[in-house]
Amino acid sequence: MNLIALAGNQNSGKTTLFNELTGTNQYVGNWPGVTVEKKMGHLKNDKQLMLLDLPGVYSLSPYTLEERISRKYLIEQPPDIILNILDSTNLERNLYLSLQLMETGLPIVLALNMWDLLKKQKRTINLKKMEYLLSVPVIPLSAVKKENISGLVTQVKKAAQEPPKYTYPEYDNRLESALEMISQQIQDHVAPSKLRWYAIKFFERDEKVIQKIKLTSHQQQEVEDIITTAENIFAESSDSIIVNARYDYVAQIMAMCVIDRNDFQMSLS
Ligand code: GDP
Ligand code: K
Ligand code: MG
Repeated sequence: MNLIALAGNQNSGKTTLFNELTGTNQYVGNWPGVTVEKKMGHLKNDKQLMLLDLPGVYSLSPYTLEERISRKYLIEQPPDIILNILDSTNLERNLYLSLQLMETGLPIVLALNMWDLLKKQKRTINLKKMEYLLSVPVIPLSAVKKENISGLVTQVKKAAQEPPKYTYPEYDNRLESALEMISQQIQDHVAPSKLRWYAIKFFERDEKVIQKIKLTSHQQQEVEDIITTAENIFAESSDSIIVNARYDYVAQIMAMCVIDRNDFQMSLS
């Protein structure tokens, strides 16, 4: 059996898609120790694919209960695939979460929902380019209009059989070298597949991670020196460095892949 975690921002259409994919095959429980609803269900006509609905979040920081549930699950009980649903009409904000999901290193499929609304707005997204830039499958659909659900299911099944591999989104060179140096300090404490995630979390001085991964005091000092050096170079706090790096990356994707009516008119004139 393959486990697929459905992740996305609030109002991206997660519930609509989950209901469409699972139909009546749903089981509702709670996440351990909290009263946040945990929904699971297998795909209609396919008991081999189990879908888990993660709480709607904008980020994987440790600040809200929903964020903590989502990231703890993705890191400690990783699913086979993340099915990331995005609102295509709010791509910038939604991609910010996608990048963080990709930082976990787990195989991921991007479902660009609300495609009907995007068309109505006379905008479009260059899917081929987006797939190329992110090196992950990107599927347009409309959950509420039931458009291209089958295309998505096909892609998810394909991904379950052969998990798509990708290279991490690469951020600013100076940030990348800091992350590389942190990775060297922490590599004996975390699994190789999670090195990227933990390097970024240490760089952000993420309290949950600092508590969980017990570095030696020498390593702690080395990591702190790396972070401080980066903060001096960028003249920013380390968490802002990461936030800005993600937004810069999203801005590049937006500039290269999103086409609206004004662009068409300009290219015609
Ligand atoms: P969630 O917060 O991510 O679970 O989102 P919901 O599934 O509750 O959907 C939020 C709103 O968007 C609801 O009013 C849905 O009917 C609507 N919605 C979901 N998918 C689509 C879609 O593909 N197209 C359009 N036009 N609306 C959608
Ligand atoms: K909602
Ligand atoms: Mg919902």
